[in-house]
Amino acid sequence: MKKVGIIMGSTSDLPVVKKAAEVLRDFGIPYEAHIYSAHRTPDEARAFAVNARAGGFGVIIAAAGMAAHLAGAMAAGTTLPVIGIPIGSSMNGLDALLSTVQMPSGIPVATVAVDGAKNAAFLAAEILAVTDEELAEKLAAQRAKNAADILEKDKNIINEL
Ligand code: RP5
Repeated sequence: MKKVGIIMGSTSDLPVVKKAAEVLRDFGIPYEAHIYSAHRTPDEARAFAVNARAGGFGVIIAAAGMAAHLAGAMAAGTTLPVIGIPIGSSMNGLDALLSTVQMPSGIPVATVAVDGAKNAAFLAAEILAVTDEELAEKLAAQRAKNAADILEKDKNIINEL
């Protein structure tokens, strides 16, 4: 299976990013993680993006806050799908959300919600599942379990009110 690259701008992003790694582990998806900043280590960030496809990656998840240019910088260096996680480290994450999502035509970043690390991982899994039937089945089973859990809670909700 192709790997997922998880790139974060700073160690201060770790508490959010860990949730993405957790989901990938649950699905048995291999991943590699790095701290590369679009501003503090631009050469390393660029080199990762440019070499990612040849290095066996299928998707890149990039998390950054504030002037969050990391996902865009990744997207500029590769035609692999890039998923951006805007980190809510200032302005409730609105600064990072806009910096991540407002990409020019031709260089897309699939942007999830502020601190939406779990959905970044689910989306990465869905992208890999396009060509991986076993992973697609795991995703379907996870959705069925979600639904069953909610319906179980529904039976008892009246007792909580
Ligand atoms: C961004 O700036 C990082 O992704 C982080 O979310 C934010 C603050 O970084 P630190 O100053 O905490 O390292 O580049």
